[in-house]
Amino acid sequence: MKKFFEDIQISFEGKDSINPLAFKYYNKDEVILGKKMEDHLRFAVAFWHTMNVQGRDMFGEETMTRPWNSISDPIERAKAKIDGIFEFCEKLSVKFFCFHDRDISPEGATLRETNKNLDIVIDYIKEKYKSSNVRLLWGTANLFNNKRFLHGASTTSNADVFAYSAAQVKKALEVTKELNGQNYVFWGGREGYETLLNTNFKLEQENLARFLHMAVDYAEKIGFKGQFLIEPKPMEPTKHQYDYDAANAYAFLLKNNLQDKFKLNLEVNHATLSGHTFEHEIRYARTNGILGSLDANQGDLFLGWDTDQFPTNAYITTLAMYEVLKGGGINPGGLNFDAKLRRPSIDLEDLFIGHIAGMDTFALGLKAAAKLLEEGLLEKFVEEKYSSFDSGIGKSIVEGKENFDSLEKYIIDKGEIINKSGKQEYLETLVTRAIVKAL
Ligand code: XLS
Ligand code: NI
Ligand code: NI
Repeated sequence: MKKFFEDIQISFEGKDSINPLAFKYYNKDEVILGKKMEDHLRFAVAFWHTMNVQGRDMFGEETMTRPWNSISDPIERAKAKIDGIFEFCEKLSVKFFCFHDRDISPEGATLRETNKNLDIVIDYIKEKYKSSNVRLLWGTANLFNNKRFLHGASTTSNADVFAYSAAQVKKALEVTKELNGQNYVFWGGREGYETLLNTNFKLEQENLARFLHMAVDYAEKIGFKGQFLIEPKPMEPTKHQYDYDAANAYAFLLKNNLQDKFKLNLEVNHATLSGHTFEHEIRYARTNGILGSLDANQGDLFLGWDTDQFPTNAYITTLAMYEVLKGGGINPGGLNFDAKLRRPSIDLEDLFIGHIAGMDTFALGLKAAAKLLEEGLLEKFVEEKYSSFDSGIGKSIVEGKENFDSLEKYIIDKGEIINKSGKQEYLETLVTRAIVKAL
């Protein structure tokens, strides 16, 4: 068993600490609204960004040296990275991690060989389970990296690639089940198109639905009880991805009678890429009963891509946690740090600093959101704003007793209508005030 982070010590030091390796707000056992912070937040570390990213970008080579990469045998290196992710999560007191199948083990010449490699690593993880409490929040299949997916995976024009994708997800479901993964994610990175000129739009989406039904059937067959999640994203790597945003994904689920089998895994940076705030996406999901899990990161609004930065903006996390609390929590989902270090952040300890920053920002957001709910001023304001629907004609509308004729009769001689102010400026200061109070 390899150790990589022996020099790193992490503790909770509280808000006055300036130690980059100490928590300022995340105090896992602190009780907020009757529940421990760690149970509200259910943090997870993303294997790919933590163990695999080395700072490569489209214009330049790797900038980060990671100790596990000095191991030349691919399987031994894969096992060492498993040691690394467990050690990393334990040091941070994070209970969960997430992976794509190909993050954790190397591809072989055939799918059979690839599956063999994966089995070796899965057995190794099962061994780790015996001495660790770290567990799998969700598993997924990487159906975007290999060139075979150039036209898509389940939305490809090549039936052999459809078959390959099915077999790959079959295996990914099996190993997620073996590890007691609590969720399984479908993110359709290549499930979209570059141009409509070469695309059978209708067939591609029908095939996507067929594929998801096959996944549901197979999960039932093997007794996998985890929650299925769709992770919407509008674009990148494709120009247009089919699960564009929460509303788009929900329409797709409803049309294909999959709405009872799937919830959504919503990511901050995907929300902003689709032109929505994160809180909009969560509000949409929770009011439709499909809030499943969250990918915690943040984007740079001046850049048009998925920069996957660690979340450090407390205003975003406060509004997100406000929605999560109002939705009754995210269990069995969690908060997965789908976030990577900036290319110049090259030290190994930066991996910890990034996660601590993210965990603290969500902890602060949780505390501020709890303050907002305890004060109840936002709720009171909204209730009052809509109070015309609590009695009289409004109540009658809501109860379905009115129609165009009756409403015309009611309003036609009434004269000018008086409206109330929306008071957005005042309400925004309440959010800032809650953050300051939570500090
Ligand atoms: C990419 C996605 C991806 C999913 C898992 O933008 O966020 O990382 O979370 O496949
Ligand atoms: Ni993601
Ligand atoms: Ni993403």
